[in-house]
Amino acid sequence: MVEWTDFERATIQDIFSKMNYEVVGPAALSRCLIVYPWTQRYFGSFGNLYNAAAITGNPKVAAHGKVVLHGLDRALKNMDNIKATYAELSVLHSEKLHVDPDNFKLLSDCLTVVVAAQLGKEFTSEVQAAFQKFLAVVVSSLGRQYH
Ligand code: HNI
Repeated sequence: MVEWTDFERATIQDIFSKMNYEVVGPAALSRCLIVYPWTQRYFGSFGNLYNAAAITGNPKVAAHGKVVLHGLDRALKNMDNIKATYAELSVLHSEKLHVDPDNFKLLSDCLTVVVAAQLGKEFTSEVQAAFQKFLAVVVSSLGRQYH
């Protein structure tokens, strides 16, 4: 089981409480699709992903970015049991969506960049360490049902 310090718990809750899901979710997913274009292959039904402007202006990308970010709420509310919390979502990404689990890390890195840009100076190295630890547990849990 993952151990969390009081600082880590408080920091992670604080980051999410300040987060505008409507902005951060779409920004993180768009960034992932632009920076790592091979991730676009899973979103064939989303229409035009032709270039950066098309991706950032695509309403399906924006909507799905919010869904993914709200998916992180589950971990936030179950910090002591993240692995079990994501068991079903892991099966979905593995068996139905066939998403390569390496991509979870890429998306979580894009989310870190977006959060860093928004928090500016507040995003100290200690804050980054706590946030990335949280995302690392999410990524590992989402990859658990792959075999
Ligand atoms: Ni992901 C659907 C959460 C990473 C491709 N994804 C979901 C749903 C949630 C979710 C929640 C909706 C499930 C449902 O309908 O029951 N995804 C997450 C989280 C992460 C993540 C928390 C990582 C932080 N997903 C990724 C990545 C990819 C991805 C990295 C591909 C590169 N996800 C998908 C696709 C769907 C999806 C594709 C289905 C989309 C649709 O609506 O057709």
